[in-house]
Amino acid sequence: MMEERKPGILAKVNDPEDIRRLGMAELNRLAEEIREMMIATVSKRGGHLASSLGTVELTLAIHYVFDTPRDRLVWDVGHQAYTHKIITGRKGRFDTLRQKGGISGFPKREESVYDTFDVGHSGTSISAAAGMAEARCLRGENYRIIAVIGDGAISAGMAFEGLNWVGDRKKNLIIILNDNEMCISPNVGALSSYLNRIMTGQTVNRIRTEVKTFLKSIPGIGGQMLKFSRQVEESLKTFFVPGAIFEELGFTYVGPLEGHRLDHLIQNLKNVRTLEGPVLVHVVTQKGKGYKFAEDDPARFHGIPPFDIETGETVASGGSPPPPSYTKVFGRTVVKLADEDSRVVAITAAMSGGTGLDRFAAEFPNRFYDVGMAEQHGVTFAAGLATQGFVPIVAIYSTFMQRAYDQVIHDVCLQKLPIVLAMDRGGFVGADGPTHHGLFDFAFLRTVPNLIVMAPKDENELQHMLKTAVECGRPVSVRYPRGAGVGVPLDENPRTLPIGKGEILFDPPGAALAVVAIGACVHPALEAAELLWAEGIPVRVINARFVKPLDGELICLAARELKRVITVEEDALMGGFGSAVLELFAEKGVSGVSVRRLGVPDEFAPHATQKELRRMYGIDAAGIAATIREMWR
Ligand SMILES: Cc1ncc(C[n+]2csc(CCOP(=O)(O)OP(=O)(O)O)c2C)c(N)n1
Repeated sequence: MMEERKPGILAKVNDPEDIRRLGMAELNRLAEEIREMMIATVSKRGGHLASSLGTVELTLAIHYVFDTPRDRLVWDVGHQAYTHKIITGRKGRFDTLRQKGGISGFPKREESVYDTFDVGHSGTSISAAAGMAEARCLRGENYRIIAVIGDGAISAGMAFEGLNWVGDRKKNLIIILNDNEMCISPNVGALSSYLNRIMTGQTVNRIRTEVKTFLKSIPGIGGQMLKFSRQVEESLKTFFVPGAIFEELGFTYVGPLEGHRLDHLIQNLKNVRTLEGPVLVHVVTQKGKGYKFAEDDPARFHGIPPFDIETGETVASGGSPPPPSYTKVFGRTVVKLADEDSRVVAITAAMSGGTGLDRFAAEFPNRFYDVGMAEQHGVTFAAGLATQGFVPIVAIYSTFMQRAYDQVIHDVCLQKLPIVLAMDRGGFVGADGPTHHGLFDFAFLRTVPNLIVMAPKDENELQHMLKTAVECGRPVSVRYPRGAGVGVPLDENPRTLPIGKGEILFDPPGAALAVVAIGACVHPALEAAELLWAEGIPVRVINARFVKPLDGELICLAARELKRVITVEEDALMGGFGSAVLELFAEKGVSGVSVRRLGVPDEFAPHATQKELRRMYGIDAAGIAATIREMWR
C-alpha cells in the first residue's frame, strides 16, 4: 500500500534549524516522509503510533515557529513525540526505538537537549512548564515555554491544578491543547464534551445569532439592549464564545485550529508567539492521521505491537498461540464475580481496554465507570461507592496507582473500605520502560494498615484471589504481571483462599534451602528448583501468595529448618517482599539464617523486553538457579 520512495527532505533534516529553512511544499513533503518513517519503524518495534501520527504537523509547526531548544517545549505523557524525536537529532537512532539500549519511547532529558522533561504519566506538562516559567523570571531570561497536552491528559487532576496556577500567575506560557477527542478510547468527562461543543462552532454561532434576533425582537427595550451590544456580547461570551472557560481562568484562548494544515498552524503560532501572559491554543487533530488502519481504529493503534503495514494486523510471534493474558483472565473473572454479586462495580481510569474491563463494560454498563485519566479521583470515587455498600474493583496499572497513594491510605484504608485494587502491569512492563514499570507497589502498599497485599503465581490463582478480595470485606490489592499467563488450566469456579496463607509447591527430600517467591516469580523459582533437583540440589519452593499478611508460620518454619532462604520478587528490593521477610525474621527472633533477596535494587530499571529485564536482574529461572548454586556452596 505504501510505495517505496527515496527519502527526500527528511534526509536533509537533522535538527529544527533545518526545518526553519524549508518552504511550505517541502514542509508538507517532510510531514509525509516522517509518517512513512514512523509507520515503518513502529511496524517493526511496536509503539505509540496513532498519537504520534496525529501530531506530525503540530510538531513541525512548533519547531518551525519557536526557537527550540532555547524555547522550552514540554510534552505531556510524551507518547505523541516521535516526530519531535526524529527531527531533533535522533533520526538515525529511531530504528532502535524502545529496544534495549536504544532510544526511549518517551522524551528523556538524558537523550537530548530538546527533551526538557522526562514523561510517561499524564498531566505533568503544565506544572513542569509553570516551574520553568518561574525559573525564567528568577533568572531574568525571556525564552518561550510551550506545553503540549492532549484532551485526555488534561482530564488529570494535576493538569487542573496546573491551569489554576498558571492562569493566576499571569506569566508568559503557552499551552497547546491537542484535541483529537480520543483518550485511548473515546474521551470522557465534562471538559471533553465542552471541547467538543467548541469544535462544532456552527452551533455556537447559530445560538448567538438566535439570541441577538430574540433581543432585537423585544418591543421597546430590545433595540436599547442592542445598543449595549458590547456588554451583551461580553455576557454572552461567557456562555457562547469558544474557550470561554479558559478565558475565565486567565488564559487567552486561541482556536480551534486545524491541526493538519501546516500553513494555518504556522501562521497562528506566529501570532501566538507575540501574545503576553498565559495562552491556551486549541488544536484539533485526528488520531492516527495518514495511516488508514490507525485512522479507522485509533484505540488499537494507540500502543501497538509489531504489525504488518499492508494489512494493519498484528504480527503473530510464531509457534503455538500464547496462553490467555492475565488481563484477559481478570476481565472474565470480574464479569463472573459481578454476575454472582450485585454489589460488584468496576472502575477504570481511561484504560478499559488495557485493563480488560471492556467486557465488564459491555455486560454491566450501569455498574461500570470510566473516570478518565484521573486515578486519584477514581480511587476516592470508589471509596464513596464502598461507603454505600458496593464492592468496587478499581483496575489501575501498578505504575499509575502511584498517583493515588494518598487516596489509598486516607480514603480507603483508614476507613477499612472493601475495595479491590486490581493492579495490572505489576513488575516489568518491557519497552515502555522506567516510567511504566510497576516495581514499587509491594513496597508502597505493604506499609499501609488494613490493606491486604497479594500477588498470584499464575492466572488461575488470579481468579481465586479476585474472589477472595471481593468477599473478604477489606481493602485488598491484587497485582499481576503484563502479558500472557503461565498456561495453567483455569478452574471453572473461582474459590476463596485463606487470607495470609502461602503454600509449599516443591519439597524434595533433604531440602536444605528455601526459595520463597511471590507473584510472577513463583514459576521461575519452581523451574529453577526442578532443574537443581536434577543436579542433586534439593530446594523447597514456597509460594508466599501474600506480601501482607505474610504467612509467618510457613516462612519461619522453613528458615528455622533449612537455615538458607532466598526471596524472589519482581519489585523494588527496598521495602518490598524480601524486606518484609527480613522484618518477619527480626520480629520472630529467627536467627542464624542466611538470607538472599532477589529483586530490583535501588535504581530505575531501563526499557527492554520483560525477558531481558528478568535476566538482567537475575529473577528468571536461570538467575534464581545461579543464586541457589552460589548459596549452596
Ligand atoms: C497517569 C496516567 N494514567 C494513564 C496513562 C495511560 N495513557 C497513556 S496515553 C493515554 C491517553 C492519552 O490521551 P490524550 O492525552 O488525549 O493523548 P492522545 O493519545 O489522544 O494524543 C493514557 C490513558 C498515563 N500515561 N498516565
